[in-house]
Amino acid sequence: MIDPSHFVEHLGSQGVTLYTGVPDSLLKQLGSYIMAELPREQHIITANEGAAVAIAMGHYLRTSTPAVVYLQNSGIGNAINPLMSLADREVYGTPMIVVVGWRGRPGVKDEPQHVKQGRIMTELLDALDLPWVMLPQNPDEADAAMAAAVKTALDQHTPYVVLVEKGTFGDAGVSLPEIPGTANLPSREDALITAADAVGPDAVIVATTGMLSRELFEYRERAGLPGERDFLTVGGMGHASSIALGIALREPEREVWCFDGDGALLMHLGSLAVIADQAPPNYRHLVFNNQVHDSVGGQPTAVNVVDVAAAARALGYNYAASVSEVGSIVGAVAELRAHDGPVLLELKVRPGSRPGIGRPTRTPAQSKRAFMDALRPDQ
Ligand SMILES: Cc1ncc(C[n+]2csc(CCOP(=O)(O)OP(=O)(O)O)c2C)c(N)n1
Repeated sequence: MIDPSHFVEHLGSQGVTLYTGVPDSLLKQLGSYIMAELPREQHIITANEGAAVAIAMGHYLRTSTPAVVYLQNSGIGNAINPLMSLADREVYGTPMIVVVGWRGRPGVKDEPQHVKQGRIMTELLDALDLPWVMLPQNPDEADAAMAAAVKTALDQHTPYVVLVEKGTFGDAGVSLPEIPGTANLPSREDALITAADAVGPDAVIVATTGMLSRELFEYRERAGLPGERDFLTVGGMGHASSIALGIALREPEREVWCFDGDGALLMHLGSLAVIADQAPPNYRHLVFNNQVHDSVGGQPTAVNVVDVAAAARALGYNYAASVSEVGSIVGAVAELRAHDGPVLLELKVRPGSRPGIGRPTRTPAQSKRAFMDALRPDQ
């Protein structure tokens, strides 16, 4: 196992000091260490993976040193655009070390949304013509691999990918700093259950990537409700709001609700302007704002500087409000319904979840079929 503090120190000795990316559960120990130990200017959690590549590029342009970009492989698609059209050897040839948590590695059981991305990982990197290495678990071999990665990135003016499998990093012995002012807020699960009940059984709910979808699925199972009009956005973080838009425009007779996260909201915030421009009156957006990427370990998002309701209004939503108590949710949902969409309600919740939350037992194909059947006009 690799000690995160040694990893960071060893890269530092080669002039690599900036870390930027979107958190991943496989990189949680490394992420917790850099979050707790590095000064603010050496660690930037970005809204999406492409922005991290771009920051690494800006950093190199001024310092001639590579930065570390970190991400889960499900986010590689967001990174490919700037990797290929900016950082690539055939464009601005920019050295950087891209540390990728490898979900869905062949032979390792994982969720359906990770299986194909995991299977094609190395072929994809070869097709992108990006040099890569699997990070060895042996500390000496890891040091040698990272030294070679930095040297190759610099010599060949290229991003260099380091694939990390589960269990590679050991515990850093640090915990993430608490998010101030959140301790007395409701849990996301309590807020979610109250909101789902307030929304009622006829509406469509498009639920965001991560724990929220799992909590909604588990709640439906526990309550013996079919949940067939719930769409669980297991992958494609940040796109639940646009899936909901696509449905809302074709399902004008029914309310369509997006249950979003703050990390997901920020990842593709521009979508809100498009939703506002299309202005489906049946579109309703709930943001469960715990200020962190809870589903992958609780690393903060940049939402602490955002007034979410004001941002939604500024991006063209007809109405937006914010609540921080479960007891206010029913009234706030009724108030949303008093306005034509798009409308948004921010639910301030605390980070964390109950241990052992279940996972969808239906396959994505089965869920899709049930969802489409439940929306067919002839039913
Ligand atoms: C494009 C992409 N990047 C990263 C991930 C990994 N990931 C899954 S859930 C999640 C955090 C989501 O945070 P937020 O939307 O705030 O919801 P929370 O988990 O806090 O409820 C991340 C980073 C992913 N699935 N897809």
